[in-house]
Amino acid sequence: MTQVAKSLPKCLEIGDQKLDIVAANTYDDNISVLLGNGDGTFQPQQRIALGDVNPRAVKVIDVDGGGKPDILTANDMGSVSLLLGNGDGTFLASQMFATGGLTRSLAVIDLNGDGKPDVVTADNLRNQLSVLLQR
Ligand SMILES: [Ca+2]
Ligand SMILES: [Ca+2]
Repeated sequence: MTQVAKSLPKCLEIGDQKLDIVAANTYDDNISVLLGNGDGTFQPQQRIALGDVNPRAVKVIDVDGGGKPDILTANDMGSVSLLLGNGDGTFLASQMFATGGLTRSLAVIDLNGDGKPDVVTADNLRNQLSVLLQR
């Protein structure tokens, strides 16, 4: 946990089923995944590099509807990163989607009623929202 604190994690997300922790490490350009043991202790953190994106916030949600939790990050460098989960605490290589702006936070909701979750991001510098509709 000391290592996580050193890298200035900006957002923690605790999964409600497996009690894991995912943190965005803004200045390290990566995220930390700590799988829970179910007794309040965690396995050693895995770090997943995202590239030069400055992740600010993280959300864990099943984006593609496959029943396995995925990770979304809101990135300072104007993008959202998506890491599709394998369901065992490992993830596929990140995919990046441009949002423009200084993306600091995100929300996931089905905006167009097609049953697929979409992503809304907030740029708190220019007071703008970006919408990413899932195809
Ligand atoms: Ca999924
Ligand atoms: Ca949708």
